[in-house]
Amino acid sequence: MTIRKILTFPDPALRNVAKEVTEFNSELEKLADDLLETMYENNGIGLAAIQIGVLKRIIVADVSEEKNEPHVFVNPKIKVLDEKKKGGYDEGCLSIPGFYEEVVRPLKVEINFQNLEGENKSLFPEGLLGIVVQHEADHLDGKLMVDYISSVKRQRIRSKLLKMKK
Ligand code: GNR
Ligand code: NI
Repeated sequence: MTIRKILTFPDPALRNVAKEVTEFNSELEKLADDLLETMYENNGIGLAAIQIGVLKRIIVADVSEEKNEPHVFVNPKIKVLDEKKKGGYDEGCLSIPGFYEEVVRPLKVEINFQNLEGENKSLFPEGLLGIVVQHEADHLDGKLMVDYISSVKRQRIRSKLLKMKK
């Protein structure tokens, strides 16, 4: 397993749209392992492959206290089951360090996905996991949580993070 470097906003690579996974092989398993290890190392509760510069539709998450419930979702598709509400959770993003904001999202969703064997699965994630899978699915389409806030705020975060990189 390898800890990978996480790209940070406003890196243009985070704006790509990731490609459907079609091959379920040991390379994909290795990628899932790296994603989980990189997520745990950075105290994250979710991570999308695009954040480590890999343009594949695969995300991981673990919202458990003990950090012993890893989820891997390949080719995830989110189906919205109710209207948008504030989830009551401040969202953070490992690609936007130091910034937290409550994002208005649907609370009830269904996620259809494939596992590492390529089998079709579905899940009705509750609470924080429902928020995280939506956050991660956004990443796969080049969308970031700063896109939900005002452009003035977004610019401020952008210049702050650019200064930090220097
Ligand atoms: O670690 C993370 N915490 C988090 C908290 C609330 C809502 C979403 C998240 S995801 C984030 C990790 C990350 O950036 N995933 O893309
Ligand atoms: Ni994120």
